[in-house]
Amino acid sequence: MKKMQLIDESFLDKCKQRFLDLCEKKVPWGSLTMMKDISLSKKGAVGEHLYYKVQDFVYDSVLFEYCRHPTILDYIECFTGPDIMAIHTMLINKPPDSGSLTSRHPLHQDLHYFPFRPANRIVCAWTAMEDITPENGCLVVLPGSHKGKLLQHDYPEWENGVNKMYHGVRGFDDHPIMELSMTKGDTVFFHPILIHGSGPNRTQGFRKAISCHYSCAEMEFIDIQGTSQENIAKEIEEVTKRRGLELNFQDFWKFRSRLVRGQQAVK
Ligand SMILES: O=C(O)CCC(=O)C(=O)O
Repeated sequence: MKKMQLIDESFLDKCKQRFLDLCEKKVPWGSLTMMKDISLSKKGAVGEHLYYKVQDFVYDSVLFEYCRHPTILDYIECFTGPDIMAIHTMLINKPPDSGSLTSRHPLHQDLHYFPFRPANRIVCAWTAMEDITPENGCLVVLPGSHKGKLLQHDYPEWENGVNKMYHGVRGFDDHPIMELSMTKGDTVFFHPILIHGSGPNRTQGFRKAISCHYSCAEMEFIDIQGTSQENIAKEIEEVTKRRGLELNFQDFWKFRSRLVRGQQAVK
């Protein structure tokens, strides 16, 4: 499903300015996570040319307004029901690719990252913050793949390396894909089993999008031991530990979620 110009351009410009202020450290990062592109980092890039993502903005006064946007939530509610948690928040900046193709995002299913269910009551909203085309790295999706199962994900074997946490599925290189060209403000909503990714940014400009994954507030956390999700759980637990937090995979997600509509589930 794609909704044309769902989000007002002036709001997206405010989000962009917030991202630029974060890149330039004009505002404190607090609990936000700023992620660097590996090849641009090696080339000494700084600011907007270096950071490809800010995550975990449920306590950022500017960016969190995206998660609470009433029009977005009206659509989200169709999937989650009335009690809604914002779970995973990202503003994804794709700086011009350095030639190493690390600005690609491998094909993956978002459920790989989530230790909660049911999958049918998790949904992503992803909004183009500028015009997005195949040239600057639009989303690509495998139509119908949301009806499949959660697959094994691993780091792709890319010649010039791959950004942190960019796990991907294998064996879909010859599968028909759909490129989602979008204009500023357009929003797509998609299922966490949908196989998707994005291409490199071959232009000299940036490609920004803002997204939030939502879940019904009464989601159930699951034990992922013995499943294909063990690798991502281990990696996330190691990264959190390096930051001085002793959180398991499930608590990591509880920690970064926030109620956006309705009532918090009491368990
Ligand atoms: O914005 C992109 O390029 C892809 C984002 C994405 O698929 C994700 O972070 O799960």
